[in-house]
Amino acid sequence: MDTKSYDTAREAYALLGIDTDAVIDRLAAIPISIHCWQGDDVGGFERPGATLSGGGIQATGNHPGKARSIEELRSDLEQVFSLVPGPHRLNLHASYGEFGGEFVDRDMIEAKHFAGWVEWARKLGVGIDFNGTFFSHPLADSGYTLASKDPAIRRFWIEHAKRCRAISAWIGEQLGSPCILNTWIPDGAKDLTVDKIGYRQILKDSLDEIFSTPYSADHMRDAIETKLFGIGSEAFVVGSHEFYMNYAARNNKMLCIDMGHFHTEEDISDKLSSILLFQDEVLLHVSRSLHWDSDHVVLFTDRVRNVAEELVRSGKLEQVHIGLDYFDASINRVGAWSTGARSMRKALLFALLQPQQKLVELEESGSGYAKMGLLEALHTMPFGAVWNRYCERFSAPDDLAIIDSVAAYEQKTLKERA
Ligand code: RNT
Ligand code: ZN
Repeated sequence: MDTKSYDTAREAYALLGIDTDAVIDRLAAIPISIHCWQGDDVGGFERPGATLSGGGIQATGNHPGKARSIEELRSDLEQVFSLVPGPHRLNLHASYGEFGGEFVDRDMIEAKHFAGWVEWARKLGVGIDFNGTFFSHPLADSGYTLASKDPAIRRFWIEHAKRCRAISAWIGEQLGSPCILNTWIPDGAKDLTVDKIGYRQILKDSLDEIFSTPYSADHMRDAIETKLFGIGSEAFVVGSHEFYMNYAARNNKMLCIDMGHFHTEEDISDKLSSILLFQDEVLLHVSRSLHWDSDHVVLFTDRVRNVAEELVRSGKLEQVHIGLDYFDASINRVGAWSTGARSMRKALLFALLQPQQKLVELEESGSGYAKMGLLEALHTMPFGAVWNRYCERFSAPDDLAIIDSVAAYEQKTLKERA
């Protein structure tokens, strides 16, 4: 342990009135929900060799080592949990149930199919969040699910959504921690759409029916994910930001804000203070989009830092559910998974190590340059030493050591899957 670097950093931050030990303690209590789907390219385990199809989302790349079974996925997840410093949750998709070799369609899933995950999570002391799977299915091929004008298709997906809520409530009760259920549907159209309001009316009606069953907020909470466009739904997405923002406000639901679901120049961080002023909670899908909603691995970028800073500055950090949403199949998946989660944590640490009160004072007194100068100075503070100390606290490797840890796991475990 390099105590000297940390001591120097602690003193440097103390001069700004920041207690690095207290910041480390605060970050150490914030869970991040780690998505199951980076490990197998969003394939799921409904059928052997299942792959992602439709839905306008894509996992690209062919790096060896993809998890081929729930056992392999759990082994990889345990590896990720050990490489990421912090309390974890698991974010599970409905298509990752344990169906015991039988095909169980989405409108037939039950809590028992997720009992193995609950046992595993209990053993590791992690909570579980959940997602309905409204893609990679023949009844999603028309491009519409909950907003479908075909009553049979719509009924099928309503049943799926209802079962996901019941399963989530059961999971939350089992683990003693509310399960956040995110509903994202791909519904939309490639080109000119005439009856937009008709589809949106149907989606509204479907959601009303789905949400008509009450569940305790101690067991489960609903989030609804907005989106701008997808591949194949360039012209129209039923569940747009305005649609869900209004629905959430009226019906007391949580919004899910995915960083890849807006115009590329839109500043996602700027939305949070508006949402959190009117809503108690929000779910984030932290992601990195390059030119489109490409779901690249999250890195310690300006955008991610801006989001983290807004969570801290709004005073609502503890009310926000932080989830991850990226999937890169072109590099070592365990490394991709871990670095993405670590980058979000790093951004939170960076945001917490700021003299918030001082910055507000400078702003209020019209000292614009001093505020800018101080913010700029934070970039060359000895931040790395505090990050390393934080990693040590969880016995996680630092940013250089993780490269070897990932390589060793690849050598030992992933290579054999070729
Ligand atoms: C798709 C949404 C959604 C999915 C996951 C797999 O654009 O972001 O959250 O990525 O459900
Ligand atoms: Zn998402």
